[in-house]
Amino acid sequence: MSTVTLSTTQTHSQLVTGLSGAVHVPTAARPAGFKHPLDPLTPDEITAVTFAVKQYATAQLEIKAMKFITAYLLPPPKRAVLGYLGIPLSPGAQPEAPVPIVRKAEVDFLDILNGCAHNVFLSYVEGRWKIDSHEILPGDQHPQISVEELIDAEVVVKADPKVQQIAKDVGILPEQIFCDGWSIGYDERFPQHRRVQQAFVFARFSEHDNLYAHPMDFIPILDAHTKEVLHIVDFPSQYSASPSGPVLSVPDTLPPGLSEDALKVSGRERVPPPRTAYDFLPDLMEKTEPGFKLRDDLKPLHVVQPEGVSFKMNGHELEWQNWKMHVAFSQREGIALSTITYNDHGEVRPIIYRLSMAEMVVPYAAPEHPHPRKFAFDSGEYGMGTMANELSLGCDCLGQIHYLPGAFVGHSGAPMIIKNVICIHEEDAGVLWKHTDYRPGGRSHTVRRRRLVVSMVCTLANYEYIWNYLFYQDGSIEFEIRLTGILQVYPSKDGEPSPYGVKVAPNINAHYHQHLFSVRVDPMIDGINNTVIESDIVPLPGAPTGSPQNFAGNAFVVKDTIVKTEGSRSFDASKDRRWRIINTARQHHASGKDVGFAIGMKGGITPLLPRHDGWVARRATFLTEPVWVVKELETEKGGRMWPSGKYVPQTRDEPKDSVGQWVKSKLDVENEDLIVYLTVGTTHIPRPEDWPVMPVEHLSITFKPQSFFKVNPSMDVPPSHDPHSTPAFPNEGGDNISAHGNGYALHDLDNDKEHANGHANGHANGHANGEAIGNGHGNGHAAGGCC
Ligand SMILES: [Cu+2]
Repeated sequence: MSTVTLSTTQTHSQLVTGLSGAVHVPTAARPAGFKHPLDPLTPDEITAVTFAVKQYATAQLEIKAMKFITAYLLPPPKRAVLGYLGIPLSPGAQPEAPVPIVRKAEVDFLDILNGCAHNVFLSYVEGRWKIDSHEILPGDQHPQISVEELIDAEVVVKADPKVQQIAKDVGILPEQIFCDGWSIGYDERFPQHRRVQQAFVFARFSEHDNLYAHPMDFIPILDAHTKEVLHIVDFPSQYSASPSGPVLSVPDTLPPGLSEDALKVSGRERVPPPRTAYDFLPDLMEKTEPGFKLRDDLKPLHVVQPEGVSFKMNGHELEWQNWKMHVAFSQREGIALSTITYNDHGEVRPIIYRLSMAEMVVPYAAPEHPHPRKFAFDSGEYGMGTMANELSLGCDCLGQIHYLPGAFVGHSGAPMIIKNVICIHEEDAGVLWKHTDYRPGGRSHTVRRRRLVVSMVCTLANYEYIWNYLFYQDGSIEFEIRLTGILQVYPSKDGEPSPYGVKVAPNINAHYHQHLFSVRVDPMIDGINNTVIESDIVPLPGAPTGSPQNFAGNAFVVKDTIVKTEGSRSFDASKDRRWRIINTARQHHASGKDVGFAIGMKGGITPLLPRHDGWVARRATFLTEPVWVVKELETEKGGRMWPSGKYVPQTRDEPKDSVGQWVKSKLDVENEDLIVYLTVGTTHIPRPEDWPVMPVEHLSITFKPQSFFKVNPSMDVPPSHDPHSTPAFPNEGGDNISAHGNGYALHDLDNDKEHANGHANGHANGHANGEAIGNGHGNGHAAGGCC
C-alpha cells in the first residue's frame, strides 16, 4: 500500500504522534457552513472533530495516547436532506418543508496503550462539536486498517532480525527487503483482539525497480498496532510434478501449529526471488531490457473544448445535461454520489438517493496454507478514499478537467488531503443515435453521444482500480470499474506445476482470483417508495411449437415477479433474467407500466467461485448472489450501509450489521424505502500478457430509464458539426470523401432547398463511391440495397 500518493498537512512522524504531544486549539474549531447537507467533512472540520474527541478522551476516558482511524460525516436523515434540497418524496408531490439540519460526525480511534478501539458520534451544536455517544468496541471488532499502519508494516518487517536472516538465506540483503502490508484475511491461530496483518515480501534491487517481479517465498505476520512481528513466517507448501499430476509437499492444506518449525512442516525447498527485471518505467526499461525503446509513431491526440465545459459545479454539486447530483469523497467508498435527479422538461425527478461501491473482495484460488488467507476487502478493510491517487492533468485525465479534493483523518487527528482526487470531465462516447432513410433523396441524422465522467483511481498495493461513474444524455447511468496494475504473484521453484495459477514469467506464479464488488444503490425513482421487479423472459408457457397458440414456436413473453420481502435474488441466464426498480405511484402514458429504471448487470454478473460455505463467503454473504434487496432503516447512527458490516478486518463470520443478516428479518420491501446491493465482478485467470502491468480490464453496471420518460429523452440533443474533423489522408481519394462529407453536413441541416440539393449530390456521390469510402453513408446504401 506504500505506493499511495498523499499530500498531507503534516509529516508522517507528526501524524503518528497521537496525543503524546501538546494539544493545541485548532485554528478552525468551528465547521464552515455547508452548501449541501451531504458535503463531506472539510479538513478544518476533521481537525475540529478530532480536537473535540481528544479533549473528551483525555478528560473523560483518561486516555493518554490515541490514534485516529476514521472521522467522517454522519449523513443527516434522508427526508431532511430531500426537504432541504426541495426534492419531492413522491411523483407530483410538494417537497417536504425543510427542517433544521445538524451537522454530525462519526469517529473511530484506538487507545495506543491498550489497543482498544473506540467509536464516537458527535454533533455540531452551539458553535462547537459535542460528544453524542461513545462506545468501546468489543475486542474482536477493528476499524479499518489505516494508511499509516500499512506503511508501518514494511518498516516493522524490514527491521526484524529473523526476517532479515530468512531473506539472507536466499541471498537478499536487509536493504533489499520490501513488503506490502495486507489484512490477515482469516487465521484462527491469532487472537482477534490484536490488529493482525500479513505481509507479502518482495526484493528490490535498485531504486524504483518493479519489486513485484521479485516475490519472496515467506509471509510474516505482524501486529499493526504494537508494531511487532507476531509470527516470523509462514512458508507455503510446494508442488512437484508427478505422472498423476501435481503433488503437494504436505498431506493437506491445513495451517500448521504456531509452535512448529514453519519451514520444516511446509516440506518445501527455499526459492530465491526471481531476479529478472520486469520494469514498467520507460527509463528503467531502457536500462534493463536490451533494445527497448518507446514507440515513435503515435501522433498527438488532443481533447479540445474551445468554448469550455458543459457542466457546472457549485461546491460539490454538479449539473450537466439535465442531471444534477452531489459528488463526495468518501474515506471508505472513494466516490459517493447522492441526490441524483433529472430535470425532465422542468420537472425535477429524483432517481437515485445515493450510489457507491460499498464493498469488494478479492478471493484467490490456491488452497495450500497460507494462500487461502489472501482475500482482501479492499473497501471495508483499507478504504478506497484513503487509497486514492492524486490525479494528473494530461495523463490520468484528458481534456478540460475539474478536480475535487478529498480529506480523511490521519493518526494524529490532522486531516490528510489528496488534491485532485475526483476527476470530472466530459468525453465523446461514439454515436448516441442515428437513422438514415436509405431511399434515394432520403435524409440521415446522427447525434453524437457525450458523457459526463466522475472518476477516481485507487492503488491497492500492486493493483489499481479506476471507478468511473458515467452519465449519459439519454437518461442512463453507468458505473464502470476498470482494473489495471500489477498481479499479486508468488515465486515457484524451477519446473513447479501451478494448478491454481498461471506462470506469467519464469518462476512467477499468478494465482487465479476474482474481483467482486458490492454496489450499493439507494434508489428514489420518482420518490423514495420504490419496488424491485424481477423479469424473466420465457418462451410462451404451455404452448409448444405446432400448438394453436404458438404454431411457429417463436412466442416469448415477459414474466414479472414483484420482490415483496427482503432477500437475495439469483441470476438465471436461461431466462435472460433482469431486474428493475419502479415507482407504482406513476405510470407511463403509453406502455401503462410503472415508471422505473432497469438494472443492467450483464456487463458484470459473475458467480462466486470459492465454495459458498468457505471462509470468504462466511465473511461476505453478499458474494453469493447478484442482487440483494433490503429495507432502509435509518437510526440516529445512520442507515444500512456496509454489506459485510461496518468493522470488517478480522471478522470470521458475517457481522450482525451485514446484508446477509438483514435479509433474515424478511421485512416488506414492496413500495418501501429500500436499498439494493448488486454483486458484480470478474474472474481473473491471469494471462502472461497481464505481466508486468496488466492492460485495463473493465466491467460495468447500467441503470436505464424504462417507461420513465415519455420518449427517448435525448431527441433534443443537437447534431454535431465538428469543424476539427478532417480527412485522415487528404491527398488520397479526398474528392470522394469531401463530396460525401458535404452530403452529410448538408442533410444534417433543416429547412433549406439547397440543403436538399446538397444532400442529393452527396448522396449520389456517396452511393457511387460507397465501396471506396467503405463507411457511413456508402454502407447505409449497401445495407439498404440488401435489406
Ligand atoms: Cu485480477
